[in-house]
Amino acid sequence: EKAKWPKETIELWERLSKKEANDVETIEKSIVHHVTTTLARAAYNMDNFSAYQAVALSTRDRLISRWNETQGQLSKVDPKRVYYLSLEFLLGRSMDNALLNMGLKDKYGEGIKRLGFNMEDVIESEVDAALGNGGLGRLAACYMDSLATLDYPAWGYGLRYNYGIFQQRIVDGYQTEYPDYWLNFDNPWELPRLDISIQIAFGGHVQTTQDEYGVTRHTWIPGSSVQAIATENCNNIRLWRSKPTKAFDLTSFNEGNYEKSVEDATNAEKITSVLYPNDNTMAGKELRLKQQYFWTAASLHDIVRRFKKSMREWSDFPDQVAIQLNDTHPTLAIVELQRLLVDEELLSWDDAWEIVTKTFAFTNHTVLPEAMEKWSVPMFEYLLPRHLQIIFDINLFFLQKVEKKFPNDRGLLNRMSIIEEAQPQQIRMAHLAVVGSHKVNGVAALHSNLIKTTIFKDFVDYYGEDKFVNKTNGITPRRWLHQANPQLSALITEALGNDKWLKNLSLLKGLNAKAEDAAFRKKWMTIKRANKVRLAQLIKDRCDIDVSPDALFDIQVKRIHEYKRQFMNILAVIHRYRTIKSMTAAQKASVQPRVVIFGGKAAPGYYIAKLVIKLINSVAAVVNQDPAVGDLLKVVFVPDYNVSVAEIIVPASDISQHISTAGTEASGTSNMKFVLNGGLIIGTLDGANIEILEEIGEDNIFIFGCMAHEVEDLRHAQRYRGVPMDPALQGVISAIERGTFEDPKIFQPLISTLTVGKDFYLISADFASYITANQQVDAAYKNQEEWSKKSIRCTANMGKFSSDRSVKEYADEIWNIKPYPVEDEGHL
Ligand code: GLS
Repeated sequence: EKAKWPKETIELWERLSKKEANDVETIEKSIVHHVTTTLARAAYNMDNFSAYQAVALSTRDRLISRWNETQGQLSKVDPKRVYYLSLEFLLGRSMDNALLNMGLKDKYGEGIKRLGFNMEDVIESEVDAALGNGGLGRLAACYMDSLATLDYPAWGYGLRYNYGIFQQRIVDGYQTEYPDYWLNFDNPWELPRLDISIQIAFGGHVQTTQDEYGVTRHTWIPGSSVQAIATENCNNIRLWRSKPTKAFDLTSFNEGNYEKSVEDATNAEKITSVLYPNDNTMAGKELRLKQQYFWTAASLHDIVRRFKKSMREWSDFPDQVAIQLNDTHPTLAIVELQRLLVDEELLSWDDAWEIVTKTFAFTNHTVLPEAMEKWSVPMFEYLLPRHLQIIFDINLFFLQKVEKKFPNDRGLLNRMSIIEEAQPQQIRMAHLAVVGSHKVNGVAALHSNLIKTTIFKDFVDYYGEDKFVNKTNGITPRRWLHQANPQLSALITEALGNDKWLKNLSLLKGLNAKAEDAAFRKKWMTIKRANKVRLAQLIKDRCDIDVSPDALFDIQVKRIHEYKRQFMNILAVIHRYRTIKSMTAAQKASVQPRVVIFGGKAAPGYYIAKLVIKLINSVAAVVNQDPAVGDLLKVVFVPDYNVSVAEIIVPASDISQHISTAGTEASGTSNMKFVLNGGLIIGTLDGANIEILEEIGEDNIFIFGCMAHEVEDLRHAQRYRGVPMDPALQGVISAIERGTFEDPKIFQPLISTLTVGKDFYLISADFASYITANQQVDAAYKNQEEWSKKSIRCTANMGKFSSDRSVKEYADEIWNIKPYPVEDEGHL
């Protein structure tokens, strides 16, 4: 097209699309421009939020022009791309991060100050994009950051929920949930792509015919459809939202049935209305299945459309496209691609299946049985009749091959089948994901080994070891150190002589030598204290509790789940409380003061987890008011834990707790965030704790509790040999039962999990060693010089846990893609 233009027109375009300069005055102009035009406001009726909107829009302009350039260059090369399918992207705020990544935070800060605002207040006005539950969704966000930083050609695909994870408020000690309508004031970080709209079909039936060559063809005749509309985000994430195919049904409308006519419209919009608030559990709801199909079908359609532009052969598809399945949620993409290739592109089953299995790879994020996705066959058939047939065929061909390799083993076939023979039959999504992928990975070394010996053991026997690999999780140091802990970041840059560590985290090793430098240690600890002061202020604002920044800050923030054992933590806090109460004044003088901080959401339907929150708040209410304890112990539950709260909490820890029953936490990623910020951790030999221990050394971490391979025997012993409860724990339970913290009846169901429930998570078995480990923490903290050395060594040896390392491993070993650096755009 461009070639047809006269020279002057081309020159005009080129001149006018030159990027704006980055001096403070140009920045100010662009902010004011957005205030007066896009927002239609005047200086005298502006508040922090409108200042935020204007700065965000101005920042976005710059992001978009860089992004356009990248896309333009990429589309010429048309390299193999990776598509990261994730039902959750827990992005948090964008502005601070975007400004830092463009190297413009200082200039914007100066500009906004001259315009009468304070950058920190403006940043605080942004609401979190909370389209995720916890670690799994935040991992997807960190991976998108690394993919962009490392210049990999990548797209993320997800859903644009109207309501993200609920807001948590604490009322009378109980969690209550409120809707998170995050789009209330428009989202400046997304661009609606109204031109990209795809019809997604549901229901109906399958028509079977013979074509002219006598080949049987299946055609899906859908019963209804909705539209998928794309929104794009400057991180290369495309999120789909559902819209009615037609606004309302004209026939019903003309018959005078207005309600019926809009009913379909609201049903269509429901699909992307809300994020399911479950972490590590399966919600077997029809709407959830609809979400999964809607999203995978729209995404695949988009991927195929982009592939088709290049006019290549179908057999080239796996050389152009890698699709990563983030957990089993997007597994239907496997079936949808097979359907497109066989039913619509008329490839043979085998050719199609070869393409499919070369394209997909699957990440498993948990071994917990309650999280394994299964869909009832009748419900599935009603929504997706053709897909069900395809799943049955995939299963048939697969089991035939298994039978050939291991003849006459019915038990094996039953165990490996994609269909579980229950009433009604169930589709096992994890089996489908394994069968349809060329690589399956776990998210930490222990977890990747565990999946090979437990849930996927038969599949390892059948496929061999090579298909099952490990990709230890990582976190982005740009957000989790540079942005969240700016002072520490600056000190590190000063100590190392440059900021290259931000993109090559192993360079932090250079800090090891600094641990011996007393002046450096002092600076390091001064920053830690400033971060604790910042958190103490947040605690004052949100909980109205005064805590001393000189106390040891002990933090456990993560989703509330029995396997994560917040219950064990609060039980140990009660033990500490009782111990202090029994002391003489002289003994109390040597107690290390501690502030125990909790945060995290419980799934709204998870009764026991919600009781744990109640217990924490009841204990806090008693302990914090007890003059016999004073500042020696404070207990805090920070409400509504989310990414932006984590950015305040993580840099402020002295110690944090990662204490899941061994073998239950696939990886954990907050453990990495805390240690990267110089916080020590107390933890079990579980998930990534083990690899953190290997990197930072046993002197810099507090490990306790049983090991994964001991769990089964311990459970068995408890159940059948009646092992008595740990005496210290027994004392704690008795105190609760005597009514030390509110009416004990409230907590009876919780206590029953230890007694009647036979303590599945082994709190009693680990309790003594947990108490000891906590005492070791107190003792170590007393020696602040030694503690500061440990803190520095923690940060220094965390290079491995950059998400850059993880993403590069995926790229090299699973996706087979290469980075395409785009020429310098002149911004940085
Ligand atoms: C999770 C695991 O529970 C975490 O251990 C893991 O770090 C995370 C990312 O791999 O995935 N699985 C899950 O369902 N929610 C998670 O956070």
